[in-house]
Amino acid sequence: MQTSSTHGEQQRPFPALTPAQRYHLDVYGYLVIENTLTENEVGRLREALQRLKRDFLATGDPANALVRKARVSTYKPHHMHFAHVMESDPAILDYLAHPRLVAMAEELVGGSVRIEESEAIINSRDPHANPNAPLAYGFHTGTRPQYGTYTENGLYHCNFVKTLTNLTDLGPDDGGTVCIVGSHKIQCSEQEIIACAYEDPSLIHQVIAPAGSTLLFGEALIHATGRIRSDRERVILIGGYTPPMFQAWNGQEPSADFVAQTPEALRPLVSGSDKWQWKRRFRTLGMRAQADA
Ligand SMILES: O=C(O)CCC(=O)C(=O)O
Repeated sequence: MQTSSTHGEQQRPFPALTPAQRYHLDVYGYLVIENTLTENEVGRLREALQRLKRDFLATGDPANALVRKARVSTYKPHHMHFAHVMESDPAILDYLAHPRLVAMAEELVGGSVRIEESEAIINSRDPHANPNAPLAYGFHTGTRPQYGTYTENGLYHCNFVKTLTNLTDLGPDDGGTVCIVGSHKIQCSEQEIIACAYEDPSLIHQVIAPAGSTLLFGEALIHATGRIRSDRERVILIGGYTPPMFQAWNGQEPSADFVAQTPEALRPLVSGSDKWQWKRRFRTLGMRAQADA
């Protein structure tokens, strides 16, 4: 991962995905790429998030506290969801600006991107949940097919994309993100699609991957937090990306101070300063992936 001092030389691969990875993404609406981060990078990020958690808990009122400009958007003893973590530790900006991950987001958006949100979740098994209860997830989307998606060169694009990296190993009982495959393209009621998935759970895929793997998807895909049945804690880090003329998520616009001290080469990514000068870029399916720049 690059450090702040080398951000000025940042080059991103294009296309970032192999033809088979791109096809998988088009068909299912998501892609899991294993080991995008090194063990050191995973350790550094996990430490940054555990420190953030400790500092929030130390305030005595985590649900209402502000720590290094981050907030807690969901607070339950077994589930903490942090919002706007970008300014809280340099390791997190390094993650959000990781050339290969940003390149993956750009490929799905269809051009240059800005960071729309930076979030993290540290969660463990709900001690009150019945492990044998029927399947029930908090399925949701951030946009829907048609107004948030389009096709170019026959390939699917979405203007609201997430890279979600697990910093702990995810086995089948460890609550990896779940999604309803194909829902990124289906122009039907979300509730009716969800009902189909509960009727046929083979339509629900779950992330199972070693620590340091990245789930890439567009927010038109119906998705949710998985259910943890094991005793292992899950730690994930989330980057959201949009074209530069879009706004950051509510309350996630970077502070002026942070933008001012961001290396110049990363400012458009962090602040969306390119605005309507969106650099569109599209691949064809058969284009070979460029090795990491
Ligand atoms: O907890 C998860 O795995 C899902 C996160 C999520 O729903 C999101 O980033 O929109």
